[in-house]
Amino acid sequence: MIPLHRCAEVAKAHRDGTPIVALESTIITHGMPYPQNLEVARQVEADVRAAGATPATIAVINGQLHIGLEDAELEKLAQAKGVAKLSRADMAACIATGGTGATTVAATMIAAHLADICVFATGGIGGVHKGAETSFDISADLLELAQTPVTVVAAGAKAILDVAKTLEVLETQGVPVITVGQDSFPAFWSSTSALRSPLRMDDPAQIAAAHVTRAQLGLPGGQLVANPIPSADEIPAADLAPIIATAQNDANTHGITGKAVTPYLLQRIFELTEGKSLSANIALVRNNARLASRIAAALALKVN
Ligand code: PSU
Ligand code: MN
Repeated sequence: MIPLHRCAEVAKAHRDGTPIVALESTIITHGMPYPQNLEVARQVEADVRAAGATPATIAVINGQLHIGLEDAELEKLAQAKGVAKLSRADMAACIATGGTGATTVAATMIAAHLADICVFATGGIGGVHKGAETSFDISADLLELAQTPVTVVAAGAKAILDVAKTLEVLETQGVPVITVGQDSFPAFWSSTSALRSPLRMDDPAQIAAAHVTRAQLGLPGGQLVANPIPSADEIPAADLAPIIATAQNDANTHGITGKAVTPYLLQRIFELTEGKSLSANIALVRNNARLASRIAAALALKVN
């Protein structure tokens, strides 16, 4: 196996068998502007610690796979320009050539699993893009959930995606989609959508038990936990719909394709909402970090 570079805090938690929560880095480099990205990355790590778990932000730096970043490394990554966005397809090439890159949900799951981390918190996962029937743009995150045994906590799927098709692909791939505290599948910036969640669990211990049971059944893959944004922080879906349509149009006009699509849409929506999308995004990531910590704590009780 390739060497893992655990920071001191994560190395200790790994030795002691205490709960660890993985965090991705693409949200830092491609999902939010500087300096808010750095503030949020630090805040989310603090939220995980306050909830009694250890944060492990994952990234590739100079060809080394880092499981947990020192603060100086986090700061450098948050300020860096032109950092590679690494998914399953690019991670090995980046490591082999001594490169630096931020990990998406898919790549973070791969790294977390190598590092014995079962729970991972993020904002939103990639999914099936609108118009995928012609563009074929389906995020590698969905296929990763089908094969790598990590429980991923997200706030549902963004309305930049075709959420109904995203749920269909997850079902086809055998990925459990578990919404917490409500029957409706959450829509990232809004707590509810018109779609019903395939599964519902209200207790982190049940989610931990389902994770363990999947492994006992010999089923590969992880689970998607959909955690609704707190209602005080949500943006009504109707307010966002025209903004998303404009962002989508702009992406088409500028010929944005492939891995550039998601970062472009996120940046455009940030501009068009004058930063409101970002405040909601921050609130939901923090909320996800807290829930992931509780699931990790419940899992540590079962495993140790
Ligand atoms: N959705 C968000 N914020 C993000 C991303 C998705 O709300 O930062 C990032 C995540 O890293 C996710 C990646 O794994 O985008 C998906 O990219 P793509 O659609 O190219 O697979
Ligand atoms: Mn894509």
